[in-house]
Amino acid sequence: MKELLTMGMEASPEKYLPHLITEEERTHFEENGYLYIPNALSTEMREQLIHTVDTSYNKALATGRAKPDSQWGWSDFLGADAALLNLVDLPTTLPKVWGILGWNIYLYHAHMHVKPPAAPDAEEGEGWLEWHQDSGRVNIEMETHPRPRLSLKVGYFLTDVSEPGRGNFYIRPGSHLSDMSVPESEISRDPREATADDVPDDAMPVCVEPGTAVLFDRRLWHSRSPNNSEMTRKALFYGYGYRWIRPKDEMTVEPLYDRCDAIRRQLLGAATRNNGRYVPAEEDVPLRGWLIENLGDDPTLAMGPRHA
Ligand SMILES: O=C(O)CCC(=O)C(=O)O
Repeated sequence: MKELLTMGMEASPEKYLPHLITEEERTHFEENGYLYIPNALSTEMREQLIHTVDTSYNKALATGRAKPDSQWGWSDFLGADAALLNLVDLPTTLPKVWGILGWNIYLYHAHMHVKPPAAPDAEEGEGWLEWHQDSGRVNIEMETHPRPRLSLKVGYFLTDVSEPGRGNFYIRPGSHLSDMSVPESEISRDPREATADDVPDDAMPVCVEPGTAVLFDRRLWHSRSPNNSEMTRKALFYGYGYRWIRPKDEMTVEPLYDRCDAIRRQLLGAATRNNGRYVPAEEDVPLRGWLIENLGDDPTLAMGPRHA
């Protein structure tokens, strides 16, 4: 398949403006902690992304980094294929991200995840990861209640998870404002709620058609689930947060800067100086300039998160 780098926001504002967050979508996200975006990926993009994920997974299997019948995850892949880089400023999803978080944002983390059918001898319920909020120690070291939002993820579901039992992403709608306790003593992994096989009453599987994106607040309690189907689940997760948050994976992105416009570079973490992440100059945040130019200075559209 041929690699195709799309033009970014600076060249094609008209691709983004039809996808601004609506008040209904904002309210749904604020109240429930998630938002579905059906058809976020065109069929062509989805096929390209599946091809890319398959290529990466097959290489990992060949080198022993992935094991047959086991789930596999990988980060720091943005340079692997233009299709993966194109998702950084995707017209159908990025306007929702800036509509929620504002303009002082970047991609702090991305991971791909392949979940093959459970091995034939797997026990019922086996394979649950524990429920968690994203960002590990943030949930222990931030002293406010509720915990602050800080970031969100966009999950892209490449394969058909329209029915439960297919390794679906699970969420607890509305749980983003619940500061359930996390074990504070563990330092070696993300703190997670100590549940294993139990599915809480308020949990639901995200059942969506291939090509759907799901935005979720990092505080939303969520989990993977076992894949009892015959299909391999393939998904990509892109995490956006404020520019003063540190990257969560290696994020080897500087070599990509010369293939990107200024807004894509901002989204990849470029800054004129470290203090520009806290006190940005105009050159640090070209997304802000774009929003003002294209949307005016209406605070609900262009100027960042609304605080009640
Ligand atoms: O793969 C999934 O369904 C869940 C992903 C997840 O837990 C995460 O991105 O934090």
